[in-house]
Amino acid sequence: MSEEKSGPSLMDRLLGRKAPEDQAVATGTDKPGTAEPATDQSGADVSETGRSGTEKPRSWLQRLRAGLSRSSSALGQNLTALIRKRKLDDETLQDLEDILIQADLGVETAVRITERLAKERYDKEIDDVELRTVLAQEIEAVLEPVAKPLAIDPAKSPHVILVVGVNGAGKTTTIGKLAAQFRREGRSVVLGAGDTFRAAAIEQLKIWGERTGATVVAREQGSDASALAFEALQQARAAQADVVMIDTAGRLQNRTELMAELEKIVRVIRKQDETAPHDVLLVLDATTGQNAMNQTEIFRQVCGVTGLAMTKLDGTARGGILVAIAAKHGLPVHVIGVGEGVDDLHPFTASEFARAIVGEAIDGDATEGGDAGREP
Ligand SMILES: Nc1nc2c(ncn2[C@@H]2O[C@H](COP(=O)(O)OP(=O)(O)OP(=O)(O)O)[C@@H](O)[C@H]2O)c(=O)[nH]1
Ligand SMILES: [Mg+2]
Repeated sequence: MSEEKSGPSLMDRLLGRKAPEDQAVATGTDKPGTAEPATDQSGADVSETGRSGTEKPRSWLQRLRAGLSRSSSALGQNLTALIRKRKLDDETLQDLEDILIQADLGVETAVRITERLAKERYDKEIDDVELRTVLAQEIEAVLEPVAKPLAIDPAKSPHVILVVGVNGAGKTTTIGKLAAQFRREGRSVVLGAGDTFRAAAIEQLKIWGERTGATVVAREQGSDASALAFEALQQARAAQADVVMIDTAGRLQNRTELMAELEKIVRVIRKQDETAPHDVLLVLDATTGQNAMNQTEIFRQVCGVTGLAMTKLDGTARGGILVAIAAKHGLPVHVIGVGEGVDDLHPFTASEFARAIVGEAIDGDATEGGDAGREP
């Protein structure tokens, strides 16, 4: 598949934007704590990126595979070097375990893979393809139980989704993409602009509302986030909306006072519907690497995360961490983001992800089948 990096598109240059890959890195949580994300926050503008100008459209699988290259190429090169001359003895198995851990897959999965190989292939030669096949199978086995769609319960009126995560993870964009998806399914959607810190954040959500036909409930900048969440739910109930998604301000998991605010949002939502929020979606930026594990742990403790979305898998991603998180937490992984556009959100599938990580050729890779019917 093509790995070519075209520069910024004409549209990007006209608007003074960076190439998508640079953006993904620039907005990653490598430099967390910034109250203001570094890039353009307009949902409408960024939808053009990766779809216009000189850039060749790629299938979402191609984007995923290219994006996972940081995990998979480190893994691939190391595996090739490891296997070239040696039999699968104790030392080689130990080296393999180290390589898998370095690729962010986590100790548990690394041990699982080496144990299987020790059992089946000890002291035998194994070639690259066989090894990758075993890896892909084992990674898929870890991911399969967590690959679950974000199911809207029609009995809830509305189904409440609280969206949380660190600064710049992709919360608002994911809400916009999900709103588009739900609207295509014929559902009525209310968006609560619970990121009340920045005027730009409220504007960004309003733009997504306009684009998707979702109603946005917003208050002025600086108002109380939990009061906003309460009001959004109240309006959604009055309008008998199918879904309400509540955006929140990005917060670092180690900022206790901000995390306490999330607890309060949940408490206030429950005053109207004690079964809500029905989903607490934690958005993780794939370029973050190991820190995503820590984010999952703390957000889970504070606000009862029920599922994950992983964004920026089209960038120079380190999605291997998702395998470690799946093994440790068993939380459903609902969707993955493979671009900034409205249709760049896809259901998470274990086999595709596993094969992309080990760099194995994916049958029908060039097909756009996964994108079919997803345009708004
Ligand atoms: N390449 C790529 N970029 C993405 C993806 N998802 C989001 N982004 C971009 O990441 C940047 C941050 O996204 P937001 O949705 O504003 O993130 P956020 O979590 O709401 O940020 P805060 O509200 O500031 O905490 C924007 O430039 C998005 O366009 C993705 O899947 N791929
Ligand atoms: Mg936001």
